[in-house]
Amino acid sequence: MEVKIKQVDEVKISRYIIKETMEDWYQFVESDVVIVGAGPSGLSAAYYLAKAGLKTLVFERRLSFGGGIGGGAMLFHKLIIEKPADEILREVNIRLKEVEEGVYVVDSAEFMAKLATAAIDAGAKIIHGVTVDDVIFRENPLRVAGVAVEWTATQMASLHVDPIFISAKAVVDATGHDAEVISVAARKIPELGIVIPGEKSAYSERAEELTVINTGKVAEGLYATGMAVTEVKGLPRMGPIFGAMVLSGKAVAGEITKDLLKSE
Ligand code: 48H
Ligand code: FE2
Repeated sequence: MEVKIKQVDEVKISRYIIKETMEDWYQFVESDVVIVGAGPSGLSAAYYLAKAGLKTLVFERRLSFGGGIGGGAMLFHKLIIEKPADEILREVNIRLKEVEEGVYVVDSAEFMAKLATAAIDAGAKIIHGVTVDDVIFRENPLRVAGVAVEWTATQMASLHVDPIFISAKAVVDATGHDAEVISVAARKIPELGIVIPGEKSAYSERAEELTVINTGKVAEGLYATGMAVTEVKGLPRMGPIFGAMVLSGKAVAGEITKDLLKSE
């Protein structure tokens, strides 16, 4: 059997990769929106922000998508979605099984793969293996103006390496239960006046609505979505029902789009 495969040498392979990677970083060092975390809320936010035409960059600490989606419920590979979040999932071609009126079961692999695909196809740039460990701030007016980033691998090795910075008109904390970005801003910029009460125990029926309602701006330039909202606003958790996560992502995207259009 004859196989004709284009021959590419190691130098070319390396050069193309280095050049294209650096072009992305060079371009996105000044972004409209930086989303921290590629879980359900971050990916939904990225999808709607990119669709609205904003230059949207997602940093994800791990080398995978989906955050808590992949773990399903105690590693059972299904999650629950409820009305009206089903509309968001349908929009990105995720299949749902209705188990009672307005309640759906979704397959976790399909959920994370298709949500990430939708965000990327809409134009969001997702970079893996990067951890956001601080923010940039400015005074007059006091605001968050971007993030400091480091390779996750560098952090895991406990190496003393200074970060690089990415500026953004809006930074979205989509880091999940720990609300890492807002926590660091609260601690290091006390002038922002952010007090974090912490998440409460489970109360699924209430938690879903409360999370979506409380989604949004926590300081100028800094926004919360997903479980970061429950942490920052002292709301109950909901367990493996994910409607509020995607609705929260959509809500934060809507608020940021409005805020950025207003400031132009
Ligand atoms: C870069 C980071 C950093 C950082 C974290 O945990 P997630 O899935 O977050 P959400 O809020 O989109 O979804 C929450 C959901 O998964 C969940 O846990 C629910 C609904 N729980 C209910 C309950 O009762 O327990 O995703 C966060 C992502 C992850 O992929 C992290 O690796 C990433 O953010 N991340 N990336 N820099 N500093 N911190
Ligand atoms: Fe969780």
